[in-house]
Amino acid sequence: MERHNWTKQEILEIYNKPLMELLYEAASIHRMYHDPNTVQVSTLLSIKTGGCPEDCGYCPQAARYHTDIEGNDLMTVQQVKAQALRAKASGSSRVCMGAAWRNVKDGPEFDQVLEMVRTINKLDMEVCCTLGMLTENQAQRLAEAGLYAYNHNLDTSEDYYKDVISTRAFQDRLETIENVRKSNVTVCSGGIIGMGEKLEDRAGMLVALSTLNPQPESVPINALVAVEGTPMEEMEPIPIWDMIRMVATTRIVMPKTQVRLSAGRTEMSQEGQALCFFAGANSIFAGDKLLTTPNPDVNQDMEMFRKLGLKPQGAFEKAPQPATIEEEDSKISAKGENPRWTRPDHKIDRNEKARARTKYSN
Ligand code: SAM
Ligand code: DTB
Ligand code: SF4
Repeated sequence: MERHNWTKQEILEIYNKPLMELLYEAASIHRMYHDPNTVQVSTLLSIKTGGCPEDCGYCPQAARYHTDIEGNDLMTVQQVKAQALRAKASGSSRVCMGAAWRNVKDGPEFDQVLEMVRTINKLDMEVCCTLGMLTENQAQRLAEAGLYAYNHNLDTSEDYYKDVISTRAFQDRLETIENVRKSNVTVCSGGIIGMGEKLEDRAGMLVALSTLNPQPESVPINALVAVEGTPMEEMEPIPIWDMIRMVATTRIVMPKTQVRLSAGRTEMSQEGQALCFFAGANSIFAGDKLLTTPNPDVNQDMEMFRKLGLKPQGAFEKAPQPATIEEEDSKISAKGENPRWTRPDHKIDRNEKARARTKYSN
């Protein structure tokens, strides 16, 4: 069950638990709602790169910063189709198209994006867009074109937001999310850690996300990619432990959501990523480029999946929901056996599962 009344204090207490306890709780909750061996794989496609009028302090695509990315006009539908087919062939079930726009403007470019959505949809892949701020009517039009998800990150806490971006407000982000929610497109919203924020800001961001009702269907957790030329170019990389704690805490407060281990994986060892999957991450961006910055090579990721026994989730495939304790017990009883002794995970897990359920659902 989702809880929509998490407080910053409660979330900080979870984040700061002894690591083994935090991992155990997060992994137990993860198993109640998701198959722990399945990971959703998305491919990012920057359909319009650079030249953005906003001043997001982390972003290499803001026109005002002097980064050496190559800007591009909006891609053609054919180019997008070719890239989507490539992504599908390499095991992705979702394509996420990003545009360096402040907001969507009605007109020929938006019509072209709608056509891209229809085209990818016909390839039997989930389509996601991240195009900046959106009106209710635009969300509706994207929904009619077959959009599966819309990504719009809160990025950080409401308090720290003003230190990161001045050209739009936290409230604007919430409004766009609300507009998406009014359509039948699923909500993808998360943020970035490693931008100089306090632990309170990480918790504050999770309060803002988890108190949305319903909670976002997916939550990307990015580690800042410090790009030369941006105001954040000199930020120190975060320790892997922060990522693990953030993923675990996100999993605990948003049990049903798909938690995406997003930007920053090139800096993480496979062992570090494995702990993130154990802590409840069940989605990644694959492909050697995010929007403008590097990401691990697909073959390297598939090799990691093989080593960890993970399998990519199919498009439109909901991760199987594990049976409840009562359902499992009644199946065992139907065979004339005693669930108390037959259930394989009985000794270790039974009471823990029950305790976790009481604690985290209301
Ligand atoms: N322009 C649209 C917007 O801002 O909503 C969509 C594209 S924007 C690049 C999507 C998200 O990418 C941002 O909200 C931010 O969370 C993430 N992002 C951008 N630059 C990043 C960086 N250097 N490191 C980590 N995440 C980053
Ligand atoms: C998200 O949370 N992370 C992705 C996606 N949503 C759009 C973007 C990461 C961008 C990292 C910097 C870059 O490559 O430009
Ligand atoms: Fe523009 Fe989005 Fe980058 Fe902000 S994050 S500068 S809105 S592309």
